[in-house]
Amino acid sequence: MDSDLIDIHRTLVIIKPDAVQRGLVGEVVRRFEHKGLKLVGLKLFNLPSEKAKELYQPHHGKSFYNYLIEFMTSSPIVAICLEGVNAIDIVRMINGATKPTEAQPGSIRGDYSIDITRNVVHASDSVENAARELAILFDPSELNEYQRIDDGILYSPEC
Ligand code: FUP
Repeated sequence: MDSDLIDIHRTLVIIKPDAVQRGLVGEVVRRFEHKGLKLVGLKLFNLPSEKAKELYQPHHGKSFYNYLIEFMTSSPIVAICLEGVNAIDIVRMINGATKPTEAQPGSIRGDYSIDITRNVVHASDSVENAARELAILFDPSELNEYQRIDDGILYSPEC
């Protein structure tokens, strides 16, 4: 958690294969949109194995790594780039804790998952990792610059 008070961040969210198959894409996207986060990029596709390995490189060698790669490449995912003030920390709060026993009701994982791997969503955990992960999954041409019409009422003028 390394965001400053009013930093505008971009972050990567992945809606994982379990959630796409369970028809939860709309529910997950709704939570981010209603919070006030801007959709900057969004696409449904099968994650290639080499991209999954790049994404989860920091976990290489851990006991769950092979299964995680296998799961993430098993059927389509939705990759999303979200933007907003402190988006990195806010998105992780909306997603909830990694462990099913710690994910609070009201969070996406707390409400919709019971398994540590099949846990509906992924989100970047730092500014550095967000930049790294977005570059793996999005071409710059897939990220869109625009104003949300409610930006003026969502944020105080000094933001
Ligand atoms: P998070 O940032 O909350 O997604 O969690 P981590 O970076 O700790 O874990 C990365 C991924 O590995 C998550 F999808 C969950 C998965 N994982 C397991 O499958 N088993 C574990 O014991 C720990 C993590």
